[in-house]
Amino acid sequence: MPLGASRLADIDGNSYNDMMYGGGQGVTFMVANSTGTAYSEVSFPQYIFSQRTNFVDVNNDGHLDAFVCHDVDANVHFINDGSNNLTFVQGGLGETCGNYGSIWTDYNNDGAVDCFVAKCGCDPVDLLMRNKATTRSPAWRRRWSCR
Ligand SMILES: [Ca+2]
Ligand SMILES: [Ca+2]
Ligand SMILES: [Ca+2]
Repeated sequence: MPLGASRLADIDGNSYNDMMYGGGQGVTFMVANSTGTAYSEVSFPQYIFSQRTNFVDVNNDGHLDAFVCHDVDANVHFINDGSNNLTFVQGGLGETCGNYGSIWTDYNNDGAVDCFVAKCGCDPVDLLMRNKATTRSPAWRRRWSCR
């Protein structure tokens, strides 16, 4: 699988970086063991045409999650339950294809990280998803267009 969209972060909090890499067919996580001397592969069977990946706490629960821009379908994220389990979720953070780049940052300085997705191709209207931290669920709103 090509390493077109790879990221490093300590997703399980054991002080050793873990890796996520996305390619044209799916997403794989390589999770470091407790001594940082070996990795376990966690590959998901779902088809994902990955254009960009981010490690970010999507649901504001204190556990780092993963987000993937999907080229040909709704975006995907993986929710971390804090016990070394990742759950595949599709939708809720961009419902259409054409997702090419993403950045997560608190653009409006309210303490909750927000998401911007740059889009082109089949649905070239960029997305700004404002995180409503009080409800612990991101809500999205279309703001910009690259047409
Ligand atoms: Ca780790
Ligand atoms: Ca989380
Ligand atoms: Ca914010």
